[in-house]
Formats: sequence, C-alpha cells, structure tokens
Amino acid sequence: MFLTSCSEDLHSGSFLDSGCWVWIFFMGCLPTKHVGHSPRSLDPREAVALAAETSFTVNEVEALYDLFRKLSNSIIKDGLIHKEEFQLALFRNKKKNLFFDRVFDLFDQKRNGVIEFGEFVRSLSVFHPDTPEEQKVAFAFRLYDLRQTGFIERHELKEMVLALLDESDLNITSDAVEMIVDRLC
Ligand SMILES: [Ca+2]
Repeated sequence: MFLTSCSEDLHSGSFLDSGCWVWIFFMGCLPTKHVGHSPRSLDPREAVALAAETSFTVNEVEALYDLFRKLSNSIIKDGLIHKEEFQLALFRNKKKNLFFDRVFDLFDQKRNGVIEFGEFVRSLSVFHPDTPEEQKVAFAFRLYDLRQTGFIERHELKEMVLALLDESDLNITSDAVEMIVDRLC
C-alpha cells in the first residue's frame, strides 16, 4: 500500500517523492538473515527504546542494525556511517549532489558529520507508513528549506528540482525547469 502511495506521490510531484525513494532503497537492502550472536550485536535495551520511539518493531530495529553495520563498515570500519559510505549506499558511483547532501544532513541529526545507529533508525522511521503525516511533512520541509530560514524560497525549490533532475539523469531545458518551479510555488 505504501508503495502505491509513493507511486501516486511521484506522479503528483509531492515533496515526499524523494523520501519514498530513500525508503524503498533502505528497505530493499534489509538483510533477510539476522546476523545473530555477534558481540557487536545491538543492545536489546537500545532496540526496545528505539522501537518505542519510532514506528518500527523491535524485530525491525534489529534488522536495521544489521543493515547499519554493513553500511557503516563499508569504507571506514568504525561503526558510523560517514558521508562517503552513505553516498556509496545510495548513489553508487554517481557524483554527489544537493539532494544527497540534504538527505545526509537530515539523517545526521547531531550534525557531527557521521550517522549513528539511533539517527539512522529515527530518520528512516519518518518514511514508515505508520508514521504520522505531520512528521513526514516536517522532514520534507526541512529537506527543501536549504538555508533553514523557516521558509522554502523559490530559489531553494529550484535548486532542489535541478538536483533531483540531475539525479534522474533527465535533460530538461531551463524554461521547463522554471515552469515546474512555477507550478510548485
Ligand atoms: Ca564507517
């Protein structure tokens, strides 16, 4: 059902389009087999606390931990997701762009340049089907409010539209971009 809703968003050009994409990517990466008895496994108390705080179940938090371990040790094996690791996971070998930077910044809630497990789970929870719409909208708003002024200005919207088009490898004329932005404003 959520995928259907994402598809509808994509057609409607909703602010949540990019969020759907992030969600589908990460959920698609969830390991099918639990890592299990590793000394580096998740503290059960943390799993319970994160499940209480987010829309995920304890089992889902544990599964996300397996994914987090994989991503956080992909380049710099320190149990934290650095920007390079995030880029590798989301964009493979593509060059990074504004959209990527904004998504990373929103996941990096402490603004210390790395994504910890709690930040990873809390951020992904925004895209969970059971998460209240207000939280999704607030996240999308922050994504587009590039200068964090509390307003989404026309040029910010245009920058994000250009970044998303670039990410999609679509060649659209400048006039067409202006029309898209005009329709969204
Ligand atoms: Ca790392």
